[in-house]
Amino acid sequence: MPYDHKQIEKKWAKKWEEKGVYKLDPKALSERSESKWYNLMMFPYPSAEGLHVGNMYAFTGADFYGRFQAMQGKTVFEPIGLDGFGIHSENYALKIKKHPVELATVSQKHFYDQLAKLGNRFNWDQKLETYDPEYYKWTQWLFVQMFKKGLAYRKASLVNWCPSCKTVLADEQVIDGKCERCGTVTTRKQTEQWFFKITDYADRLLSGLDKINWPDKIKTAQRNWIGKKQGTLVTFKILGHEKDTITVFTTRLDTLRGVTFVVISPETAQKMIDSGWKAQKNIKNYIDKSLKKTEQQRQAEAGEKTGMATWIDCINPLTGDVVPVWVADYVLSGVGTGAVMGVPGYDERDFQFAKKFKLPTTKLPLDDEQKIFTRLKKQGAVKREKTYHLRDWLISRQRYWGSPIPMINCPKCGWQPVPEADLPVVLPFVKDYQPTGDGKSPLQKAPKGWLEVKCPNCGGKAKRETDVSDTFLDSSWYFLRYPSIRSARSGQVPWDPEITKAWLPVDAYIGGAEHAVLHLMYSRFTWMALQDWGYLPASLGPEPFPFLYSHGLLIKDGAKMSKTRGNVINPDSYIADFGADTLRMYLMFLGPYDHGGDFRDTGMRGMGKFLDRVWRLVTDHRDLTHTDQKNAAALLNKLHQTVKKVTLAMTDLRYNVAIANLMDLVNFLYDQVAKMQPIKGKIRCAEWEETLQKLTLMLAPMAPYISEEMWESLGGKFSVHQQLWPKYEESLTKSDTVTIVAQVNGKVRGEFQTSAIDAANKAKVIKRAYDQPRVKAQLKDKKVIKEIFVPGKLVNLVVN
Ligand code: ANZ
Ligand code: ZN
Repeated sequence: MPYDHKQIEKKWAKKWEEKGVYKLDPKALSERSESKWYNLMMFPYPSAEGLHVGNMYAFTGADFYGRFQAMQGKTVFEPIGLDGFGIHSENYALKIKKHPVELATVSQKHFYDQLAKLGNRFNWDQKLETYDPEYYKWTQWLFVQMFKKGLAYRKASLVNWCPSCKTVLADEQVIDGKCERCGTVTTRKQTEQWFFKITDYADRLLSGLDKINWPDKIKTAQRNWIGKKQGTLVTFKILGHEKDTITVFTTRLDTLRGVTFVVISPETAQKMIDSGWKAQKNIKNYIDKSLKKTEQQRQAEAGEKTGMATWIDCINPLTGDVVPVWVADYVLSGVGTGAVMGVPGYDERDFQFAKKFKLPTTKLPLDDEQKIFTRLKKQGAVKREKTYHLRDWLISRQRYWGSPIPMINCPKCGWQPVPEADLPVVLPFVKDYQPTGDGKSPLQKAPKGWLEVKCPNCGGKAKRETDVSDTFLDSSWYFLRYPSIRSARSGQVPWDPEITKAWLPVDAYIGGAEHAVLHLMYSRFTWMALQDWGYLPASLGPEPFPFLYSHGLLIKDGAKMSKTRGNVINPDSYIADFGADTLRMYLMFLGPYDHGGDFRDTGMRGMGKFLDRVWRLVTDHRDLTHTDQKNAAALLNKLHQTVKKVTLAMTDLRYNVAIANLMDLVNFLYDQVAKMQPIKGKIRCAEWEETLQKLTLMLAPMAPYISEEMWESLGGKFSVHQQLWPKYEESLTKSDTVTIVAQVNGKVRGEFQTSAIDAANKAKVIKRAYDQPRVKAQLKDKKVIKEIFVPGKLVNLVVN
C-alpha cells in the first residue's frame, strides 16, 4: 500500500478536530498542576501574501517540542494568534494599496487556513488578533495603568524618525542606523512624544538575566543594550563664571590629573545656548549639523573626529589647572551627562581628538581613586553615578493602523486618561490612512465626533490623542491573554486571575533572535511593572519566560528569506505535493535548529522517501518473525539505544540528531527484514512488534499524521498523541554485559550478569534465575505459579 499523505492528513485533521484531541478542558485551564506546559511561539505578523516557510520553520520546531512534552505526560497549551496591528501590516497595505481594515480580514483568513495545515497541535479556541477591539481594549488599559502609575509620560526631545514610515521610532527599533521595519536610514526629529519609563527597571532587567535559561547571545544583547556603567560625576567650574559648572561622567577618576580639555556634546552645547550662552555662528552651525545625525552615524564616524573650540575655559577641581572646553559629536547626549573629561594620556578617543586639534597630550601619573574621591567629595566636586545606555521606550506612532492611545488632552486639566469604563477607544475608519509625514497621525482626519470629546475630569471641551501606540506594546502582554480568552470574565478583565495563576509563566518560549532587545525586553518590563502593581501575583516569579530558545534562520539561495529579496517560499504547494509531515521533517532535518538551514527542494524528496520506507515497515513487513534469537536480541539492543538517543536529542531540541537516529534505526530494520520470515498463525514477534510501536511513538511529535495512521494499523488506542513517550532500559542499550535481578514474590534474591544479547532471551535468563542459590532456597517446597520476565532487567518468580 503506497503512502498517501493527502488522504491520511485529511482524515486525521478531521478526527483530531472532532475528538478535540488538543483541546484543553476549562478545568485543566483553571487549576494549577505540576503537569502544565505553556508552549509558546512568537506569533506572526500576518500579511495577505501569507505565511512563508520561514514562519513554518519556527512553528514546526516549537510544535515538535510541545508534542514531545505532551508525551512526557504534560498538559500542553499551545496557542497561536496574529500580531496584525501596526506598521508591518500597514506598510504592506500601503504597498498593495488596500485599506488595512480590509486587508486584515483577508490576511486573517489566509493565515489561519495555512496555519491549520502545518500539523501543529494548536489550541484554536484561544486564538487572538491584536487588532481585535476585544484585545486592544486591554492594550489601552495597560497604557492607562502605566499613566496612572507614573510610568507613561510626555516629553519633548530629539527622537528617531523614519522618513519612509513617516513616524518616530524607539531606539530599539533603529538597527544599524536603519528603521527596523523598512530598512530606511533614520533621521532625528525634535518633537513631543509619549514614553514609558522602562529605565526605572534597568537594574531589574539586568539582574533578572542571571536567573533565566536563555541563549547567551540574547542575554548578552540585553546586557549591552541596558549598558550599565558605574562611575563618577566630576564638576568643573567655568572660569570667570564660577557659579556655572560643567559636570562630566567618568569611569576613570584616577586619570583626573591628566585632563587637558573638556568636551561637551552638541546637545549639551545647544542647551547652554538655550539658556543664554552667546555662541559664535560657526559653532552654532556645527551644532545644528551634528544634531541631524543619529547616534549610529556619530559613532560610525568616530574614527575621523570633528569638533570646535567654544572659547570657554574651566577649572580642574583636583589640580586647579585651566583647561579649554570643546564641543564634539563623539560625545553622545544619551551617555552619562553628555560631557567628557579629555585624558589623551589614557584614552584613545581623546588622544585622537587632541592630536587632530593640537591639544596637549601629556601623560601624567595616575592617582589613587579612593583618596582623591574622598578629598574632592569634601569640596562637593564629585558624586558616584550609575549610567545606562537604555532609554525610555518611545510609545507613540504617527500612524493609522494601531491601537489609539487612550488619552484626552484638556486645555484646562491637561492630559487625562480615558476612563476605563469607556475602553476600548475603537479605531475609527479613516479612508485616507496614509501617513502624512507632518508629524501627526492620519487619525487627525477622523470624524469630529471621535476627535472631540468631553474632558473626563472637568467635562469641558477636550481632544483625543491621535497617535497610536507602538506594535510592540500589543505583543508585550499577549501571552497573558491567551489562556484567559474563553474565561467567563474575559470581557471584564485582561486576564483571569485563577487561570493566570494556573498557567503562567510560560514554560518554553521559542522564536527568532531578532527580537533580542525589542519584544523580549519590552515583555519583561511589562511583566515586572504588572507584578509591582499587584496585577500578577509574586508567586509567578520575576520573569515571564524562564526558558527561551532561539531558532536559526531559514536561508534560501544563501540569503535570509525575506519579502524584499523575493526569495520567499510559500509552504502551501509543498504541503500539497509532499504532505505536512514530510515538510516538517525536512525543515527540522536541515541542520541544528538553532543554526537554521538552507532550503532546497531536492532534500524534500529524500525525506518523502524516508517516510515511505517507514510506512512500508508497518504495511508490508509487519508480519515477520525472527528465526534466530540472536537477531531478536540485537534488535532490542538497537531499539533501546535509539530510544535513548532520540529522547536526549528531543529534550535538547536537537531535532536533526533525533531524525538522523530514526533514519539509522529504519536502515537497521530493513537489514532485519532480510533476516526474518513470515509469521505462522497469529502469534507475532514480540521484539518486532515493540520496535514498530516505539518507532511510531518517536515519530509522533515530528510527523503527527503518518504516525497516527501507523499507530492505528498497529492496533494502538486512539490517539497516538495521547500516548506516553517510549521508555528505554538502560541495560538494553549496552551491547556488552547486563545485570539481571532475580526476585521471588517481588523480593530480590539474587543478581547475575549476562551479555546484552542474552539479556533478552527469556528462556535462558529464567533458567539462570532458577540457578541463583538464594532463589533456590526460597523455592524449596513451593510451586512457581507465574514467571515474570522483563527483558534486560529482571525475573520475578511468583510462588504460592
Ligand atoms: C575619562 C577617561 C579616561 C575615560 C580613560 C575613559 C578612559 P566606557 O569607557 O565605555 O566604560 N564618556 C563619558 N560620557 C560620554 C559621552 N556622553 N559620550 C562619549 N563618551 C563618554 O565609558 C565611560 C567613559 O566614556 C568615561 O570615562 C568617559 O571617558 C567616556 F583613560 O573619562 B572616561
Ligand atoms: Zn478638563
